[in-house]
Amino acid sequence: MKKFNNILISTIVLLLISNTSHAEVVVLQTDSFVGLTFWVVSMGCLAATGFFFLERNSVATGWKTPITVAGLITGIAFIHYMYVRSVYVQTDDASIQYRYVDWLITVPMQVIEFYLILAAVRKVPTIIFWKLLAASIIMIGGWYLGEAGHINAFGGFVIGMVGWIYILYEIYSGDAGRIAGKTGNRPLATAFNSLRMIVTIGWAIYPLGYIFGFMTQTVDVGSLNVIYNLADFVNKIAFGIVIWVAATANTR
Ligand SMILES: *C/C=C(C)/C=C/C=C(C)/C=C/C1=C(C)CCCC1(C)C
Repeated sequence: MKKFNNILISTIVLLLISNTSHAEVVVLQTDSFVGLTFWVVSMGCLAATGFFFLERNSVATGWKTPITVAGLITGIAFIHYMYVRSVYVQTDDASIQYRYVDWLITVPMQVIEFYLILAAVRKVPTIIFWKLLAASIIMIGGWYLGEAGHINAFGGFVIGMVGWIYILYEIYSGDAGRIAGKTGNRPLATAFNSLRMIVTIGWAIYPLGYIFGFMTQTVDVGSLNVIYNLADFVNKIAFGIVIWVAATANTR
């Protein structure tokens, strides 16, 4: 079974890598800092994906799911980054809109990780899962409606903020936050705290990007992409590593 798992995982990783090889060869400008940050995050996501999928076999049973989801998040981001990077290199356009699909899929998965890591150490009411999922969809949905022009930019911002603030409420003082404070599991408590910081401080970059890059257009698209790329390194890759640290501590 373990052998089969390893073959399956290696195949997935190879598929991810080959996803890029049949794309047209694009030449990155040697002086493009924006392009460089696209590369760094792409490769970071690839490495993280391979790492999480392989590590999945070495952690205690309850932690396998959070680790798998961490690998899926960086895997989806990797494919997406390769795509956005080629669009950028070929057309010089790196509109934030290209990040739509990635966020639509990976952000709900990240928010659900709060439920999954709690469920790894104790029984947790499933309603927490649904509340987190709903809030993340509202957050990204508001943004999508605003940026795609279905509602006005400010309306989209307000809806997005409602979703984000609810997520913050839930992980600090809502059911999820309260349960996290009572598990008596040190590695879990540490991980939960670090993830909270990422979602509070690291994620604040995105609404700020929405204000300055989209609503007021005071930041140019190149700088915005550099900021998002570097932020994603912390917000997606480090996010998964925090979970992995708790998983390994709970495995010993
Ligand atoms: C990997 C991508 C991540 C972690 C993206 C996170 C995105 C957000 C936290 C976006 C938040 C927004 C608001 C809080 C209000 C305005 C609209 C958004 C969607 C930009």
